[in-house]
Amino acid sequence: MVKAVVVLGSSAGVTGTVFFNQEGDGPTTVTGNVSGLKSGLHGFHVHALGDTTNGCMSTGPHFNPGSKEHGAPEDENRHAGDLGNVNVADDGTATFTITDNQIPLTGPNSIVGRAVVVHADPDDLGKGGHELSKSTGNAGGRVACGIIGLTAA
Ligand SMILES: *[C@@H]1O[C@H](CO)[C@@H](O)[C@H](O)[C@H]1NC(C)=O
Ligand SMILES: [Cu+2]
Ligand SMILES: [Zn+2]
Repeated sequence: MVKAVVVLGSSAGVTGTVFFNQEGDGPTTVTGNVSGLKSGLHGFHVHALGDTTNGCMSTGPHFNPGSKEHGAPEDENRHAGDLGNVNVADDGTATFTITDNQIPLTGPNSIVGRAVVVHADPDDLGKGGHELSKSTGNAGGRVACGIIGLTAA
C-alpha cells in the first residue's frame, strides 16, 4: 500500500485534507474534505506541478501525461488529473470519496509531488461549449491548493 496526503490551503480561508491510497497497480482511492467554499459544485483536479511559489497559479495545467483533452473522470478522452467536481453543502463543507485508475502514486505517471487544486466554479467536464471547456472545464479561479506528498504506509 502506498499512501499520500495533501493539505489544501488558500488565501480565501478554504481548508481541506485529502488522502490517497493505492494497493499495488490497482486504482487509487481518494478520500477527503474541504470547507470554506460556497455551496454547489467545484472543479477538483490534479495539476502538473508541485509549485506554489505564486500560490495556486504556479501549479501549471491539469496533469496530462497522455496529451488528451479535458473531460469527465469516466471519459476515455480526459486528462489524468480530471477528477470532476466536489459537491459542497450549504454549510460550506464537502466530504468525498473518489476511486480512479489514472492517478497512480508510483511509476512514471505518479501524482506524488504534483498539486491538487479546488476551483471557484463547477467543472463542465468538457461539455459546456465554452472556449475553455476542452482545456479546463471552465472551472474558474483556483481557490485552494496543496502539494501531494507521501505519507506513512
Ligand atoms: C477533514 O479531515 C481532517 C483529516 O482527517 C480532519 O482532521 C478534519 O477535522 C476534517 N475537517 C472536516 C471539516 O471534516
Ligand atoms: Cu484545476
Ligand atoms: Zn483537465
